[in-house]
Amino acid sequence: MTLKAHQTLLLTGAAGGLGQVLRGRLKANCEVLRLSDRFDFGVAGAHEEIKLADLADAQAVNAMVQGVQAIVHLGGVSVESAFGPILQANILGVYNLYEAARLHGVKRVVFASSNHVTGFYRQSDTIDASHPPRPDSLYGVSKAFGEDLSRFYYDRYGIETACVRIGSSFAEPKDRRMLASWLSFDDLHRLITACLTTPVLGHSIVFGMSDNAVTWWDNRCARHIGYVPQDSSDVFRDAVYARTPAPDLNDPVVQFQGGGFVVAGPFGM
Ligand code: NAI
Ligand code: 15L
Repeated sequence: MTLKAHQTLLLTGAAGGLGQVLRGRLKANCEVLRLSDRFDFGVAGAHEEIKLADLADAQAVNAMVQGVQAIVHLGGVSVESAFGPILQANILGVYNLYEAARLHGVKRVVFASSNHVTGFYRQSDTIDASHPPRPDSLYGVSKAFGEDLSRFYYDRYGIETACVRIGSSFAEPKDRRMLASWLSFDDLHRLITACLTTPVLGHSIVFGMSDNAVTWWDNRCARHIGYVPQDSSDVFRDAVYARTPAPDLNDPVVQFQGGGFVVAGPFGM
């Protein structure tokens, strides 16, 4: 049984891909799950509340956060885009979220960071949380900002955060790259549960991946979180190889961990 470590837990980005995956699962982690996104996405079910907010709107974010004890922050731009929306949702938005958390005494945040914070490391590199960021996109830069901002709010105000550098969380790995970066939905929930329940979280960076045989990331700096993945991309390997061409090793998309993000854009303002 999952420990209900928090009375009211806020899930932002609840209408998105992972938000929909986690909506049912996170009810096991709290008495009341507060769901938020910027668009109307339906009505609240049992043990749910809905509070819509654009992350760029400080007042709306303040109301969204009031009364919660912990936050799983998925909301924001989730791919490389024009800088304007990234600035509003991922930079101003994450600032508004932490300010509201400070004002309302929220103690713990799970921040959906991304592997694109370090996407310009090579697929032949193994990195851990002590390696400096090498963002592969403006999107990756915005997630690095969120990681730094959350560190400041920990050092200055004691708000604990797990920056989960999610790899590729989809039902199945879609290509050869995702055999290394894949995070199953059940492992995603296991990881978030570990972040919400570990006694001392501090400010932590953890790579969000399943127990894949090929990996670029070493979670030795995050042992205190107690995350033990139970799934692996390996069961999909033969099928992925059969339906995808052999990689061109001169292509930056296969040289770097960030894959297609290293050549995406620019998309302007
Ligand atoms: P998604 O794009 O499906 O969902 C993001 C949600 O954020 C959407 O429902 C959108 O309406 C909301 N949103 C965007 N701008 C907003 C704003 N200004 N105010 C309020 N809400 C806003 O993305 P997905 O795949 O569900 O990812 C969730 C989080 O996890 C994102 O932060 C993404 O960057 C991160 N992530 C996801 C990965 C994956 O494999 N799915 C990998 C790495 C990171
Ligand atoms: C991400 O950060 C994106 O949000 C997701 O859509 C995938 O592209 C993922 O990274 C990935 O690297 O596969």
